[in-house]
Amino acid sequence: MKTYRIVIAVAVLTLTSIARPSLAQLEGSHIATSSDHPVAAIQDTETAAQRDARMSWWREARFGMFIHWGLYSIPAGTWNGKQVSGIGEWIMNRGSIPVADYKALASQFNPTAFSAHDIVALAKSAGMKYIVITAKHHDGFAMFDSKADPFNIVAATPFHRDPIRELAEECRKQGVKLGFYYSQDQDWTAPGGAAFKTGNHDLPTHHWDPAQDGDFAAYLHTKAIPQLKELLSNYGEFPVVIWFDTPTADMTPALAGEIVALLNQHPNLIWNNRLGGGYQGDTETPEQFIPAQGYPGRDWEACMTMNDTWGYKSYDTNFKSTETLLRNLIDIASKGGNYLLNIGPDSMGRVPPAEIERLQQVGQWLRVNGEAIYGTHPTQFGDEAGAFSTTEKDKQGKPKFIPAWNWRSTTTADSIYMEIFNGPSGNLHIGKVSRTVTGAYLLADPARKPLKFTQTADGIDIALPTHALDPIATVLVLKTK
Ligand code: FHN
Repeated sequence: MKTYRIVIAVAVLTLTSIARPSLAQLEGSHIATSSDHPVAAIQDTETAAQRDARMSWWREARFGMFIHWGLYSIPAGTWNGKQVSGIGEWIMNRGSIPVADYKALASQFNPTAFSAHDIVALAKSAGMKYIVITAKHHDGFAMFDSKADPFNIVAATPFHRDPIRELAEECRKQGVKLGFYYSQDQDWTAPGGAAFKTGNHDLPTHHWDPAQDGDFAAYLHTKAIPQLKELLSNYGEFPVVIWFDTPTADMTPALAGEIVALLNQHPNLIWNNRLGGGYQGDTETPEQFIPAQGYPGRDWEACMTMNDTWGYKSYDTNFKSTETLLRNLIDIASKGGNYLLNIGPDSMGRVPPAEIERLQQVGQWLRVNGEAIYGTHPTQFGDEAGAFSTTEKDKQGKPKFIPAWNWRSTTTADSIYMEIFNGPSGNLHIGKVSRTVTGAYLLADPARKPLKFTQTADGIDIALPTHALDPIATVLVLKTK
């Protein structure tokens, strides 16, 4: 019987640097900072117990669905016969498409294949507990019935339906939570909303049409804040999350404070760290990467695409494998975070089959092994995720984090879960287990046959079967006291 040995040092690891991928840098958020909050956010005044109560469903959830869907799904990455580089939902910016031409897409938008029922059912079958959908992305097109601005799916398209309302109804029926992404700062079709006017960008064209001229505060007061009020009032118990994005220096503390005053009227709401104006929000939002050891002391959610775009692009077929997606989820859970995994429906409202297939496979694993993910706490070990290189540097010149892909661990009050990627086979040695182990079995074993183990001061040895119960991750449960 092959013996392999995992020596674990309980490590207190401090995260000092996080590398961002280049795409996120180019099209990512530029967060203005200031500690001078003109309005105290509810988070600043609530007690730790109140905060725990507010965040409890979100911390249990661990897995959510991001949906990027809008007019950009019509060109789907191609404008005037030419493929436009970059992520699909940025086509208007990347292609410097005139405002009038882009707005004209609305008259063609008739996604009659959209089914809120099927999308919510897909999220459920994937084991996702919440959905966050783009109510308005940077193109300024509202995917909901808005009286505040006519450039919306009900007033400006032949579809005339409100998918946000339909999703809210389905989420209510199927027991999934619903949150709204809202691009509060960038709005390329509203005068004053074409962001980066104040600099701090590295894209070639950001203000490409005189129709974008205008005052940012006026845009905020006449469009963004009124639409946020609509979103916060018209959908019953939803949204549970408001997901802001790409704040620029235009979002001053005073302007952001006006939004915070509105958010404070909804004391159960969770909102992220991308409002701007120096507000931290509730959650850190690493994008397209998993931080080396999470964010100790902060709630966090890694958002990621399945291919290389958020909004649908007809020719992006660079899908990650189910193995990668699932191991990402496990890695994130082991560091105490949530995984917000994106789908990009097409212009008819259909979810690409490659995305459906992968989500269903992740769901199959979770139906057997979900106990090791939902409501769990981070690893009690720490260095199994990898280590900072002593020689290699990342793009910021900081020591590069080299992930290890053998196993991860999550915990609950009475269990330690070991999600084993390569194997298991034979004897498993785990050093420095801080709790007394009272039993061991594999989660995918319907009989939960007790596994033989011995625990000493040197760690624990467990006799595992020689074959993996799951090709992606086999979960060993150690019951503890
Ligand atoms: O610019 C957006 C991008 O289109 C996408 O919505 C992502 C999702 O997190 N956020 C911004 C980039 O950081």
